Amino acid sequence: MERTLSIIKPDGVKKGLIGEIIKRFEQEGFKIAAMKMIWMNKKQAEGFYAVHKDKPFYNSLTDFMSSGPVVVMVLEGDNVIKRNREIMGATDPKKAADGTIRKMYADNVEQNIVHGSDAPETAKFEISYFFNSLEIVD
Ligand code: DAT
Ligand code: MG
Repeated sequence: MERTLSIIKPDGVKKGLIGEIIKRFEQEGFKIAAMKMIWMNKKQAEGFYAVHKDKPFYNSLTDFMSSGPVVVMVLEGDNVIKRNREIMGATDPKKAADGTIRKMYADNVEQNIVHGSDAPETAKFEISYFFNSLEIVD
């Protein structure tokens, strides 16, 4: 059983998509092992996306991620890291496959509705960034 970190980003929350996205995860058979709504400040968003600190979009990305509330979740299931990435679709919604969350709902490559961990090591770091072990249902 694998775990991944999912975030419904500020644009997803503002567009009223929390329910739609959670429903999609449940339909896919993912177990929600932890969930909360938070509003990150700039420093917290920078810490989360530290891996991208040298990218040209780092400043505007972290402005965006701290622009409103987000829903953070730990999803659990077989191969959930890869399966969640498939449901999300490509980073750029213009390149995302039909039926993916980003294709259906995202405005552009930066404001793309959802985050999902991309590998077991990043999932571990990202889950521990938001949740302690007592907050994750076993
Ligand atoms: P993903 O979220 O698909 O894992 P990533 O890790 O490469 O994509 O980038 C993290 C976020 O940074 C992404 O969700 C949106 C933003 N981003 C990525 N590439 C970008 C670009 N070329 N211009 C603006 N924002 C970008
Ligand atoms: Mg990524």
